[in-house]
Amino acid sequence: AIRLNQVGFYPAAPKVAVIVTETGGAFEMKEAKSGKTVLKGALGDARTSQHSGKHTRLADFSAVRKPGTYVIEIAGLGKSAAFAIGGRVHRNVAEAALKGFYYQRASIDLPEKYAGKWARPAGHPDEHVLIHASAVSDGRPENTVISSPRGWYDAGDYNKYIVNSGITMGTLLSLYEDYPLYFEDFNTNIPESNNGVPDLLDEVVWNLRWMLTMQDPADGGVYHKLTNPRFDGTIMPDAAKNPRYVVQKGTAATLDLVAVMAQASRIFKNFDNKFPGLADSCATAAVKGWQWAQKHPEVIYNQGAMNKEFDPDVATGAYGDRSVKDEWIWAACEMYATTGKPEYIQNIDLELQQPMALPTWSQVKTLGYYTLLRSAQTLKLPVGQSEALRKNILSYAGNLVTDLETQPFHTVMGKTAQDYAWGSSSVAANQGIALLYAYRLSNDKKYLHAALDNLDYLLGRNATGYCFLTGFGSKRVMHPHHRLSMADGVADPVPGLLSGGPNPGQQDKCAGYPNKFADESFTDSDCSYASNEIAINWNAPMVYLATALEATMK
Ligand code: 9MR
Repeated sequence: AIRLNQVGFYPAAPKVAVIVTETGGAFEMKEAKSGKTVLKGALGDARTSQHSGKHTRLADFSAVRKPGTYVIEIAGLGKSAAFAIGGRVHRNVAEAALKGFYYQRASIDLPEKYAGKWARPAGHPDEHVLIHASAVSDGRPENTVISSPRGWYDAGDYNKYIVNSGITMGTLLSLYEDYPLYFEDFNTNIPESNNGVPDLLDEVVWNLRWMLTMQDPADGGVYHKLTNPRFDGTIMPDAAKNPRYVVQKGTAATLDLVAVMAQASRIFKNFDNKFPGLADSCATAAVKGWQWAQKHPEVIYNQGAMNKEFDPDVATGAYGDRSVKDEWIWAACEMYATTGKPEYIQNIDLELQQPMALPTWSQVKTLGYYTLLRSAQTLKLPVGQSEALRKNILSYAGNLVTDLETQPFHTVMGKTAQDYAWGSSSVAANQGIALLYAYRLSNDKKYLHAALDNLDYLLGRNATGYCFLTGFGSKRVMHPHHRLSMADGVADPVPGLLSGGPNPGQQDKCAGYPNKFADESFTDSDCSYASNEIAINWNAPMVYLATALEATMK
């Protein structure tokens, strides 16, 4: 019944536990070891979950600032697991979530030195990938063999999808651009650690080099994905031998790649001595992709239609985005920020008068806004435009924090039913990021604290009671839908991966969901790909949120 961030709290920050209870009462906070009481308090007024109708009350222990290990105790309800108060209390969370990407690497051995008990041989070398019938071009007829190694596995499956890589990379690169200094002593113990490049960027390069191979050199178009026709079984990567294809080029994939390459080229320009030529290759890829997209402004990837026309059938993740307006906005903003040429955004409606949209794989325009704001000074953005961007983000964040005081878990996450979509954990994390932008734009701490509330949500203060990051918490996710974790024979799942979280769609029809309530529609079962899978586009905002809060709270 006692729900709280199971990792810990910053000394100076607000600190609450949420008690799921029908009755009021008192709580005590005690030192975990000595049992000495450090605080006694009354539970707050009842709040109601709009999803389940259940009641909750807050135990506010913000007054305790002394670093240490504590428990919360409530007569009749028992006591919480021990949690910490301390500086840098989420440092391990931030590092682990970034390290999660290393474990997702395709085409490379993960030796014990870096991977510990999750060591494994390389899988999916992807050096003999076939051009699918849907993707032929002048220079590359059907079944041409291309090489497209590296990259990260998307999720619990072993395919590599450009659209989802796009938002993932954009989020990680933005984290670097927003907090460059923070990464100086960040060490995730990957093979490239200590090479003079921040680990975050080393990790990003693994996927960046793969993405570069997904562009058809003949015309600049980008293949939607590199995939098996069918998902691999529950096997380790090195046992997977099915043929791999690149399929149909599309506008969403191409513009997502343009955005990532443009952003990467401006970042890696400063690391030219470490990665000779990489920034240039990225810049060239971005321009070629942009030109392709201008000729093909709206080629939509429609897997159903494609399967009717071409063999073999492809049944893996579709990432079938039906609108590419937002991809145009994002790519245009990144091209503008990198080149300084306003013509990139001149003919694009940035939609700044519309409400901001939280980033998802199919809605990426806000990544462009974040970049414009970050680059406002260098670009000498017209005052009207910066003001419109600022207003757009601040009014979104302002709406988010309205009524926070009555929310059952004291989080903006879950305020609307739509928050509990497939991958709801990434909604919480992306809201946190938006709130952090609002905080930096306004210096208003209510946004910073609401961002922290969403981290608390992800680490345990939620209706399920689970800490959603593998390897952390007292109530842990142990059985994610993740082929690596399921097939490796190791009891603990691969650490640092964010479980998708509650999803009332329950599309997997797994046994084990406790009920149909949106905020509780979660089951820690490996059959639950709809609530308990992991995915790179969910991990990236987790890395951002945890790292940015570490950088801010210190
Ligand atoms: O994250 C995706 C979610 O928004 C969609 O509703 C869902 C169904 O199409 O697919 C999710 O993405 C999955 C992808 O298609 C394949 N790899 C695993 C992804 C996470 O479940």
